[in-house]
Amino acid sequence: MDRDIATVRGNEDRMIVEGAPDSPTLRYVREQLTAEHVRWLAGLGITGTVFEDILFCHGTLERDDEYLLHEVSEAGVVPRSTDDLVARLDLLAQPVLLCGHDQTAATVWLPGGRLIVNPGSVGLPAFEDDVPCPHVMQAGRPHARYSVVWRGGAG
Ligand SMILES: [Mn+2]
Repeated sequence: MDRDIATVRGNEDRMIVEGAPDSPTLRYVREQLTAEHVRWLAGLGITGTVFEDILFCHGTLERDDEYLLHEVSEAGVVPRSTDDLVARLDLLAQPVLLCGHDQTAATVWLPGGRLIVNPGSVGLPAFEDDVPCPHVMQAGRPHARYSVVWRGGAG
């Protein structure tokens, strides 16, 4: 908040703002937050941009509780197809998209040159979820993940 770092609202942030029923996680987080923190969370958008050409979201551009890079069904979790990603992102002006929510680090280059980066999770390397159906996501290692994205150039 103090540094005014570009930030988007995640699904857990929304649940805090909307007063979702307590879970052990939400109870712990709510105990750490002041009313000012909650007002700040309430003002966050579902997407944001930095440097004009980098778009970011928590889940997908439309939903904070959907994975962009994975599809979840009763059959399991599979990587979203390149065709599906291209169709979803075709009209975006920004060549770089950052996403999260599934907590698994990934870098995906789409035909045409668009880059999608999921930086992974600092503190949640594995979890179970019931949305849209019961499944497990695992980074495979307990270490904190983050990404550094920079522009290439001559020299
Ligand atoms: Mn999330």
